Amino acid sequence: MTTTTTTPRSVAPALALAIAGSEATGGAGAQADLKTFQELGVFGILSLTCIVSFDPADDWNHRFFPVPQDVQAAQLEAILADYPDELRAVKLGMQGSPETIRTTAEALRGHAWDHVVLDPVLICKGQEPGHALDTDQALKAELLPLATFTTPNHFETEQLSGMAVRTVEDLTAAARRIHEISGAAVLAKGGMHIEGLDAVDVFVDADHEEVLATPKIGDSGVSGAGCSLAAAVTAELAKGAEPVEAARRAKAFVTAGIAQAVEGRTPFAALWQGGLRETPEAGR
Ligand code: PXL
Repeated sequence: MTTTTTTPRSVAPALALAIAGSEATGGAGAQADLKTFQELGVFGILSLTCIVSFDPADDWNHRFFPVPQDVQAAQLEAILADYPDELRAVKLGMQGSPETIRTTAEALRGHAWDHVVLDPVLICKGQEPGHALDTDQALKAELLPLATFTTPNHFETEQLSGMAVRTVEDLTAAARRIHEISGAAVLAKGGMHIEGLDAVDVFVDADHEEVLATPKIGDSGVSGAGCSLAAAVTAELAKGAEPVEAARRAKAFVTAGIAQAVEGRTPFAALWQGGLRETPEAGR
């Protein structure tokens, strides 16, 4: 008689879901989310909302392909049935349309979450504001009330707070306003838009208010910074960090990734999620 012994499984990693769009060149979107989750030791899961592929023949403008609503709903159905209890943290990235926002919100309401991190993506870097207003309305009505943490950039902070933001004081006041409206922890990102030598973000929740400042790197934004920041917050929350600590670690993760961004031909270099690794990667 033969006996076989198997090695028992070790402790499982924390899980995190991204509900986000693909950005084909790998800089932003779902690709950034999954790379960030993996880098921070979290098992990443994805429900795809849309596909963005830049057009090299048209100044790298966005070509946007929505995922049909039944396909989005089917992905969420599979994911939530697979991990009804284990999955407690979700990051909401680009939804792309009011319809997708409604499908996402409906699925979220049918599941118990500890952490719903909303990156309120309205427009991407280099895009003109303007055609995002219906998405803006749906996001405020359907997703912001479900969020426990939100990471608006400069433009989104102005949209969500209804306030103009030029200084760190403005950014703080706007972050407070968004916290009051939503009840969520807010990490408002000044990015390259606030004058001065530092890239300043402001964290506000019921317990803490903190300005997170690091020296600006380069003189233009990097693609994937916002997506990676929100994904890193989600990963740290999934692992048990307090919100302010998740914000600090996410900022450090993104700062290191910006310092080692990958240059291609698009107008913005792409954040490298391996920036905090101790050993430089071969081949660079
Ligand atoms: O960086 C915002 C963003 C998020 N998600 C997708 C994107 C972009 C910007 O290009 O394409 C899919």
